Order: sequence, then structure tokens, then C-alpha cells
Amino acid sequence: MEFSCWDGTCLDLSVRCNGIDDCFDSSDEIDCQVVLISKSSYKNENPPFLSGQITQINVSSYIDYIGSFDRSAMTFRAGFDIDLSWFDKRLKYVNLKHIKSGMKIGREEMNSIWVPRLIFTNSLDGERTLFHL
Ligand SMILES: [Ca+2]
Repeated sequence: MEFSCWDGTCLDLSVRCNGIDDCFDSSDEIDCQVVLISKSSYKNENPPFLSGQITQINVSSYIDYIGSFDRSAMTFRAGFDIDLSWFDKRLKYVNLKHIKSGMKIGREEMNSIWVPRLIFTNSLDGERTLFHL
């Protein structure tokens, strides 16, 4: 299948929304959102519910580093990568592609959807959740 750039150039559909400007006019990278949200009914402060059950969140993590031990203050620094996954049937998905590492959504989309809060209560930097996209 092919995609037609706004200037009429035809390119393979696989280059549509791949993060690279393939069309001379960059039209292959326009409207590449992954998540469609119903602005009228979606409330991002409410978690999704499946048949009245609590939302299941799958968590995986690994430690990047541990160091900077301070015995007197009883503190140390650590870096984590934490992946969270869940299903939100209120969302519709478009422009999905098979990517081994998985697809990521943009910051604007991330700010528009419900995301579980992940809190480290004993962090030196205070209670907060950081997202790196
Ligand atoms: Ca492209």
C-alpha cells in the first residue's frame, strides 16, 4: 500500500508516521497521534474500569544504578526504569505500527490520558512521578 504526500508524491505506507520526514512537505508526519480521546466523555482523573473490576496495572522494573552512599545521612542514589502497562477501553488507537520496542505516545497525549501515579514516599526529591518519553 502507498501513502500520498500532499504534493502528490506516493511513498510506501510504512513511512507514514515513522518519525522521519519522508515527504518533501512533511505531510507524512502530520496527524500521527496514536491515541484518540473523546474530549466530551473522557475524564483523565478517573481510572479505567473493566466490568466493574479494579484496573490491573502490570509493573516491571530494573535498577540502572545504585551509588552515592552516605552512611551518616543513611541515603543513597538509585536510578530505575519502570514500565507500567494497563488497558483503557475508553481510548481508541490509530497509526499503530509493529515496532519491536513498542510504540510510545507523545507528551501531549500522555498528559491527556489517565496514568497511574507512582510514588516513592522516601525519595530525597519528595513524592513525585517522572515520565520520560
Ligand atoms: Ca515518515
